[in-house]
Amino acid sequence: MTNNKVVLDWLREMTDMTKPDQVVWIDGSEAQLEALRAEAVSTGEMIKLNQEKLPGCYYHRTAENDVARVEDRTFICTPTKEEAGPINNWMDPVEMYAKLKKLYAGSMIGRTMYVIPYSMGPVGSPFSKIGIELTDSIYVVLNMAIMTRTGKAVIDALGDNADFVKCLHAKKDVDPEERYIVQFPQDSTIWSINSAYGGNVLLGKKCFALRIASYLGMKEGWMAEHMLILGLENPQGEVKYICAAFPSACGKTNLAMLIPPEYLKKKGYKVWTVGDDISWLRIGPDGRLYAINPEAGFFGVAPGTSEKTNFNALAATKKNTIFTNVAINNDDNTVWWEGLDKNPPENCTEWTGKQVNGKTFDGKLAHPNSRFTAPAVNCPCISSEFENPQGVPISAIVFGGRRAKTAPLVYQARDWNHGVFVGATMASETTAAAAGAVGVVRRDPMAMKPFVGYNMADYFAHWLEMGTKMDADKAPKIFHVNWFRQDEEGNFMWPGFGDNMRVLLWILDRCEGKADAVESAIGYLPTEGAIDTTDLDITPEVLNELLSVDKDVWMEDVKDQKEYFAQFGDRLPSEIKNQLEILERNLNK
Ligand code: GTP
Ligand code: SPV
Ligand code: MN
Repeated sequence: MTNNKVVLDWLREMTDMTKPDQVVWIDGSEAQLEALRAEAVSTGEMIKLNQEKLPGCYYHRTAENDVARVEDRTFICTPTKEEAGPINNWMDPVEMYAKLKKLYAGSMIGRTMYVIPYSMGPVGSPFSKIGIELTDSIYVVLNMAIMTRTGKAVIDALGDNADFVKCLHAKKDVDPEERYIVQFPQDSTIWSINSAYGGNVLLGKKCFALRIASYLGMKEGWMAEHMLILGLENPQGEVKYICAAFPSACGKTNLAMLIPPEYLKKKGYKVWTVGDDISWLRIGPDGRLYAINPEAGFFGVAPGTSEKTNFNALAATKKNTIFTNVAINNDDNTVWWEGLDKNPPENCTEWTGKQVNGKTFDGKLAHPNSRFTAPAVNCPCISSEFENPQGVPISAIVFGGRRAKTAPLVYQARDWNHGVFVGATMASETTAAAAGAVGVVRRDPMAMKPFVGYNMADYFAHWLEMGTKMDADKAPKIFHVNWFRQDEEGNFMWPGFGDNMRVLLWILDRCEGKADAVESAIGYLPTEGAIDTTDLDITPEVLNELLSVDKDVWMEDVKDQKEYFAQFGDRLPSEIKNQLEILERNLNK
């Protein structure tokens, strides 16, 4: 398929090591993908779902020990440990290559290696980058064909160029003890072994589009972020774009596809989805920040997705979608998960494959991190700018997480540098998206803790540096939100989902200088009545509580922030220390 010598030499080196029986290039044609689907069904790797109700849809079940990203087995292998920084796992690249070569040796004997050329971003866009993934998994091929632009057009666009990310995945024995997800940023190389799940193996996603890309962005003056992109259209037909960074399973897909409350819909407000997980951002010729979504599909959390909470995401999964680790309704061979509706199937295959009565079964029928892989074009609210090679201009950047306490519903940073500090001090309760304990508050700067491809202190510096390249009136305004504040009984105080639109409207009004705010110790808060609560069943007391800042609780947080930042030593930008001092001073006032 190509005469590119760099590609062919690398491919030979990888096949010499892994020794596949055959090598198959993915040309992106529907005929080839259809043949692979049939093969996967014949081996049991995938199950064909009800083709009348779910045309083109398939089901895949992973090993029970392989259901989420594995952060403790994810490495950033830079030449020195300092370059990877204190929060990334690190190993000397020479040592790591040697260790992994032993694991990869002969790992594809008896298997086929698929060569997937793919583009992150529209082919030919100035934002876009090319990768080639070698994998022995058809599931990976079919997912990559949804999540990225794959095939012949990409390899043609690469031509003789050596500028591509080299990605190698071998499922091997799916042994969790020998599982490694390894990034070599300086070599633009990703090696993944012993997993067959999502973010561990769809190497264009977190491994490339965040870990490798964040490193490239730092070198080349742009940014790769764990952010959704949405366009909010007002009744006059003007669309303003917002990027939002929330940690995994904290509401990006939902916000990106939000359906406004009835009264706002009637007025003519609409939301358009550009991306639901990753943004690549560059400063445009007019000095504003522009974003593209480098992906072509959604790898979304299934549980909690319903017609009520996320109609658009659900609609996107009605055709040509791969479901992973959800439950199967045996009566009609369709899918089910917690939160889809109140009718768990009686005759049910639980995600592990066990036959159960869903109505009486007392565990989770679908895994909490079960997912759908749906083409972006399926989404009813996909933005007309989705394929725009120049990206969309960003008015606001929003940070947020799951905080039962501390963070108010919304506040605005005073300026770019303060906004960087707000992002850097983000914290959130852990979710099922990664292996390990769930519900533990941890610091997750810019929602990038698991994804930053270099020293987090340098990443903060890069954010600050980007701010110096934009005039204050052109740089996006920065905000923080928290949809997950809880009352004493542990109930969410804010209705969330579509009603989050009310907060977005305040945010955009602030960007246009239209809404008032009160200054507080942590930034600007909405004035009383500034958040429109028309038709909303919420008391003024609850709203007041949602927008309150408890100084004692914040002082505790500042203590934790200090400890967190201390690990970066002298590498921490002085501006972060400065902002921390300002916050402490404000709280002591
Ligand atoms: P990743 O794909 O892991 O990056 O997740 P994500 O950030 O896209 O999160 P997603 O939108 O899939 O939401 C994760 C879970 O949070 C789902 O179960 C949602 O139903 C739930 N959720 C999303 N938005 C809200 C909200 O506003 N309020 C509440 N209470 N729950 C929400
Ligand atoms: C996340 O965990 O943030 C995801 C899912 O979007 S994964 O692709 O597994 O990283
Ligand atoms: Mn994500």
